[in-house]
Amino acid sequence: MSSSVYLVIPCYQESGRISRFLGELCDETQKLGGVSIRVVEDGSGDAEARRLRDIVAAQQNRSPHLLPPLMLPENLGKGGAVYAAWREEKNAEWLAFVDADGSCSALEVARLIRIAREDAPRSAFFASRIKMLGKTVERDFCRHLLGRVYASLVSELLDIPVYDSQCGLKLVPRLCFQAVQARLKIHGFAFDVELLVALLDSGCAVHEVPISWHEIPGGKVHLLRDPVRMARDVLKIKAARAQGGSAASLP
Ligand SMILES: Nc1nc2c(ncn2[C@@H]2O[C@H](COP(=O)(O)OP(=O)(O)OP(=O)(O)O)[C@@H](O)[C@H]2O)c(=O)[nH]1
Ligand SMILES: [Mg+2]
Repeated sequence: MSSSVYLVIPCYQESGRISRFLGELCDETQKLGGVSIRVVEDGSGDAEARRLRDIVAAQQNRSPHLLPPLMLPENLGKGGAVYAAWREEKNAEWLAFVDADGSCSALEVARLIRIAREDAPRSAFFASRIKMLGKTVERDFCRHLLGRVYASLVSELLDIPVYDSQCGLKLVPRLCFQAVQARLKIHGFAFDVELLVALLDSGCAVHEVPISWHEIPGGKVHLLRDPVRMARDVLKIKAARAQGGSAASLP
């Protein structure tokens, strides 16, 4: 019997991009079995929320493992949306999220789930955009460059040998998340860095798995504003950690 996965898709104004990916993701995960999917609408406004609700309702007719969407009244940020859904799940062995745009394909999501399931749910699995033989990583040069600078900053400042903390596909054992969730304060785009630090400090191993990745136009990370905020968040994480950051230990 495969371990169960609760897969969240955080959405901020994604009705234009999610349809095709949601259909493919539902089909691939239905083949796997044991996966439930929750779309989280993160306070994008009434008209956008209606459009997303309609897209999910139409897909639910074909995909019983697609749960009703979680509709957040206010924008919490990507991390806030992921955590809002993860916190309500009390059964699945794995908590996961994937970006709504399909830059990590449904096939890659299914592959990462299969890899994680070979393990008992004790380690986390983070997808990683490593340009290497056998993988295709297609990304705008500026975004790639900024991503590499940010990843190097994270790695140096926090002394963690991570290659890509920001890839939008991750699986975490539910019990490991619950052990650290009280420590998690960052809800913006740097939330995955804080999650990584909290998991490692609590003794949960984190494996990076190279995936193929194709940039989808319409990304909302602002190339000037967001990296500055994200760098500030890394400094906050470092400071909290230096003050003891109360690393919870694993159950
Ligand atoms: N919940 C929530 N999700 C957000 C917010 N902003 C972005 N996202 C989600 O975060 C995911 C990634 O956002 P993108 O806009 O694809 O980011 P990007 O600019 O393409 O950055 P990369 O994909 O890393 O190159 C998507 O699923 C978005 O809907 C937000 O304020 N709240
Ligand atoms: Mg994207």
